[in-house]
Amino acid sequence: MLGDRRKGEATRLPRRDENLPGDKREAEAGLRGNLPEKGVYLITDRLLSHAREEEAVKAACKAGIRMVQYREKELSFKEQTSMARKLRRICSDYGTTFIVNDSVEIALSSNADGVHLGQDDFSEENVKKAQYAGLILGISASNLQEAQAASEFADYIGFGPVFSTQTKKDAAKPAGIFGLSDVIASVKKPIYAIGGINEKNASKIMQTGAHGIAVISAIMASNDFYSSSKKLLKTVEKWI
Ligand code: TZP
Ligand code: MG
Repeated sequence: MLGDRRKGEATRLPRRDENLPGDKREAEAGLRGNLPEKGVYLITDRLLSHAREEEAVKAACKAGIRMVQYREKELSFKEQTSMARKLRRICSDYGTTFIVNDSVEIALSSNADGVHLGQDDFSEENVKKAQYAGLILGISASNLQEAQAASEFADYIGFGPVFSTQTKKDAAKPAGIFGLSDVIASVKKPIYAIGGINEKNASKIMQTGAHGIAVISAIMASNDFYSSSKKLLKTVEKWI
């Protein structure tokens, strides 16, 4: 899918809002960002960051994080769109790939590079909409079966929880390093490991051949977004 996106061929993608912040030049050319090389993927959390998501995303981008996902489970569509546009602008300033969780509509109206779908939103309709718009498509999986099914459509898979986590209350049982290794051995798509990942266990994850680590609390709940991002990047960079 990523490879099928024909850069420069279409002058305009469907339903792109002209008046959006973000990289206007790219928007006009109908281009979206790409999935970055191996690394750290930051996922936002309003509550854990005490509503400091913009500050957190800016610090993470400044530290060198190359992919950010806006994840919001409670606010209205309008409020989410507004925050997504702000985060899009920050990511564009740093050339960071920007993904929206759950909603193709919010991804499109904020000019995001991609959308991330969980098992609940991984429908044929959403996959088609994402593909039609040329969005990077990420899909969550918590076991090998889900990862195999997702790999047919996904540009990357978010696999987890690998370790136990307090951040997602309805998370499946942790798959552990062996569960992650099985998925990496049999699913030929970039895998971002997620769930309970921090500076201490990030190396173990990267040893499996994962494309990267996706983290929420390790950055969003820290009291220094920049230094927690830097520490994670430093660990992960040893495996790149
Ligand atoms: N999906 C599986 S685990 C998880 C999500 C969204 C939460 C990860 O959060 P943390 O704080 O990095 O453990
Ligand atoms: Mg979802």
